[in-house]
Amino acid sequence: MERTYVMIKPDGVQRNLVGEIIARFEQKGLKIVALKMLQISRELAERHYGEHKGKPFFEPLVAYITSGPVVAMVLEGKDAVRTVRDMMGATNPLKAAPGTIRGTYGMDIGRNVVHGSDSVESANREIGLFFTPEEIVEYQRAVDSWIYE
Ligand code: IDP
Ligand code: MG
Repeated sequence: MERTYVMIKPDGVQRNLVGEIIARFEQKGLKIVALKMLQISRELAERHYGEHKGKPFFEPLVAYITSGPVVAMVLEGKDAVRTVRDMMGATNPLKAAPGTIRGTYGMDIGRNVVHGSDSVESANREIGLFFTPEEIVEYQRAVDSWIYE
């Protein structure tokens, strides 16, 4: 099973979308193996978004992601990285397909509600930035045999 790092961004928290977004992932069949709320520091924001340093949107992006609490989680499942990216939709919510999270809840690329790792390598890096190994819980769900063949 694959793991991915998912984060409800400050706008998602402020707009009371935490439950709605987590429910989508749960209902899909993804397993929550870590979950917490935190306020991101500037240092953590710069590390998380290191690949975008120097781009014109970097400073606004850091300001956005540190502007209020976020809800961070690790989701586990078959092809979890791609599955979450597909459920989120395109980076720009106006281009995101209707029915995706960004397509349903967003209007602006700088307020796109949710983050999901873009590769297994990114997922491992991001999970390590936000969670200690002890915060990730391994457990069985009775429903798993009804979700996976
Ligand atoms: P992703 O979140 O879909 O992986 P990235 O290209 O990795 O998209 O960009 C990271 C985040 O930076 C985006 O989710 C969005 O919040 C913000 N961002 C990306 N491009 C722009 C832009 O052109 N203007 C403003 N914000 C942007
Ligand atoms: Mg990205």
